[in-house]
Amino acid sequence: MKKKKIVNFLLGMTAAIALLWPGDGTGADAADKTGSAGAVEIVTGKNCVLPLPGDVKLEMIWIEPGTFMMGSPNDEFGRNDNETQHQVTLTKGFWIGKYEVTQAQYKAVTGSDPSHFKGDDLPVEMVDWEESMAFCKKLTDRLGGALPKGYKCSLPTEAQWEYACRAGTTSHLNNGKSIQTREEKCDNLDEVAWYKFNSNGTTHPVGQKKPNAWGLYDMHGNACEWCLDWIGNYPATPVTDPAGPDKGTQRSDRGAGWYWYPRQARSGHRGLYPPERRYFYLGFRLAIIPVVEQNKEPRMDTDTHR
Ligand SMILES: [Ca+2]
Repeated sequence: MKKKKIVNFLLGMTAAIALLWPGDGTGADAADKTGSAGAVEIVTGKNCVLPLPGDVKLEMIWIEPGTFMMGSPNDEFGRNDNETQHQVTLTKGFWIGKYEVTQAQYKAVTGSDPSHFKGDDLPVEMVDWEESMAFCKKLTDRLGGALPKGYKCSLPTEAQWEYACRAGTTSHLNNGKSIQTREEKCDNLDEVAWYKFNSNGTTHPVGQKKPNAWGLYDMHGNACEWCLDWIGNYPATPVTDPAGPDKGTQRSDRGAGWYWYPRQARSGHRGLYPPERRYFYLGFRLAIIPVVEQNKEPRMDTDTHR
C-alpha cells in the first residue's frame, strides 16, 4: 500500500507539472525546462505571457476581431502598386507578440542563435521562413492543451500583421503620422522605428520606440518580420480571413527594418523574399492564430518587387 501511495503521489506531481507545460514530455523534463515560470494562462480576450524554458518570458497581446482597410490609397506617398486597398474582415481574435522575437527567446526555444548582431534583447535575425515557422511549431507542441481549442502558434498572416500594426490608424505610420521623405531622415518615423537613418547600422533592443495604440512595439523598423503568406495580388473587393495563395515563390515580410528607407516602413508596404533567405535585418514576431478555413480565392501568384 505504501508503495502504491508513493506511485500515486508521483503520478499526481507529474500531472501538476504537465499542466505548466501541457504536451511536454515527462514531469522532470518539464520542470527542468520551465524552471519557476509558472502556469500558462491563455484565455481569449486577455493578454498572456508565455513562460519559455530558462525563465524566459514572451508577452502576447490579444487583438480583437474586426474590419479594416488593408493596403494603401492610390495617392499614398511612396506606395507600390501591389498595395491595392481593400476591405478585410478578421472574424476571430488572435494574439501577437508585444515585441519581435528576441534572441533570448529564440535560444530558449531552439537552443541556438544565428543572429549577426548579438544580444539577448535584440531581435533574432538571420532566420529563414522555415526556421521561423519551426520556432512557432515547437511552441505549439509545448503549449499543447493550454492553447484555446482551434488556435496554434504561427507567424501572423499579412492581414493579421497589418491589422495589428495599424491599430485603427489609416495613416502611413501607426502613430497617425505620414512619411514625407524617400531617402532622407524622417522625424515622424523616428518616433516609432529604427530605420536606415537612425539605426547606426544595427538592430536595437526591442521596445525602445513608441508603441502603437494596441501596445505593440517595433512594428515599423528594427527587424523586418516574416509573415505566413505566400505573396499574391490583393483583391479589389472585400475579403474575409485572407491568408494568401496556396503556393508561390516568395513569402511576405512586413514593417521593414533598421536597414531600410522610410517609405518601406509604411504600414501598407509589402516586403517579399524567397523563404530560404536569411538577412541580418530579417526576423519575425510570434502570433497565436485561429485555425480557420482561410479565403484563398482572391489572390493570385505574382512576382511584384520592392
Ligand atoms: Ca519590426
